[in-house]
Amino acid sequence: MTADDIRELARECGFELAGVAAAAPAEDRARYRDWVAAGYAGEMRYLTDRRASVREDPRELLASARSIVCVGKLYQTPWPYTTRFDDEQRGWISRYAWGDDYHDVLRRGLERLAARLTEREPSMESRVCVDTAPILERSYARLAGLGWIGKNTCLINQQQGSWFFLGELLMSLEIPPDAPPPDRCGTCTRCIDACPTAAILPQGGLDATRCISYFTIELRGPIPEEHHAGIGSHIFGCDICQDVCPWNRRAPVTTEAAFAPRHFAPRLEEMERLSETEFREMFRGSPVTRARYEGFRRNVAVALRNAGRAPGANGRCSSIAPSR
Ligand code: B12
Ligand code: SF4
Ligand code: SF4
Repeated sequence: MTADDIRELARECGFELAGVAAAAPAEDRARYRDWVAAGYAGEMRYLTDRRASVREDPRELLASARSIVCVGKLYQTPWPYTTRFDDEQRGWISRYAWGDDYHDVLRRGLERLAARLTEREPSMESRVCVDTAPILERSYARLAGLGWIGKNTCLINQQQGSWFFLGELLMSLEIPPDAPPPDRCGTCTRCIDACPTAAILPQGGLDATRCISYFTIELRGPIPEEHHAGIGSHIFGCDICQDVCPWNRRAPVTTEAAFAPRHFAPRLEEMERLSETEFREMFRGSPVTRARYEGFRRNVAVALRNAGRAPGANGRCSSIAPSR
């Protein structure tokens, strides 16, 4: 079996991008160690606890692994970019969270792929990973030829842009690996210039403790005051450094029905009034639940203040306050 055979099977299982990397320690893994040591992971303990060392070698996840099939699934939809959106009464939910949770969608596709491969190689062992497994997804996706790592730290494909999720199938079959493509960022610095909280480091990499995506999704507790203004109307995640990327100008849209938008820029006042039960109902099966109700309310309160209105008592918008 070759990487081309696997690409064909992966396409049949719903993945626009696929490639093969060797199941060995990634050559760029020291970057991860340095990043954690510098404190850029903030309070994301799943990146810094004992799982950090598992990232050193994918065979920690499947001892018999010889190859990693890396897949990409597009989630772009034909709706506006943040850069074209200026209704401050509405909250911005990032593009990846408009439809169903991608973890389930990718997992199902990878399980189909594993079943197809096992039909051909019955003795094969495999393990599916989507996002939450301690594996350097972008490093292996780059090695498998899916794209290069942009200055915004996203994996970018020359034809498909960067609006795609990653997943992996670790497997015991040994397949000759693909090769990484060249870096095509060149002298461009659009993402660095556009980031409202200066989270992209000049030397490369991302200080997650300054990233809106971290504040609005991962951080529990209050968001540091000095970053409130930069958050603007973002209430879940952030897309700015991908919106401005020239490689996303003609990015193709997904054909996956599960990613069709159901929550696009809801009215902030309505979000402020949501009870916990209504929040759970509204965002059932969507990535937004990761922020939890308290986190989501916190985000809405910051966005309301940025829009010039202080959030009122009992979840009601009671006054017009000057912008901070
Ligand atoms: C923690 C995490 C976050 C954190 C930290 C992000 C970060 N840049 O590190 C926060 C909460 C901020 C975040 C935000 C987002 N995330 Co996130 N996140 C992750 C997660 C779980 C781990 C990432 C990690 O290990 N970070 C630590 C740093 C050091 O790792 P890294 O940036 O990947 O760098 C490694 C390699 O890329 C390489 N490398 C880095 N730079 C360079 C440069 C060169 C030249 C070379 C050779 C190598 C290299 O070295 C490092 C390994 O040692 C991954 C899933 C996973 N298991 O990998 C998803 C993941 C990276 N996230 C994803 C997404 C979609 C997002 C958001 C777009 C969501 C949103 N709209 O809000 C934003 C994008 C923000 C951004 N600019 O990165 C996707 C990215 C898909 C893609 N096409 O790249 C992933 C892969 C999830 C998935 N399965 O699809 N995320
Ligand atoms: S996701 Fe937003 S805050 Fe984070 S690095 Fe990109 S532009 Fe900056
Ligand atoms: S905006 Fe420019 S520098 Fe940033 S990732 Fe895209 S091409 Fe690279």
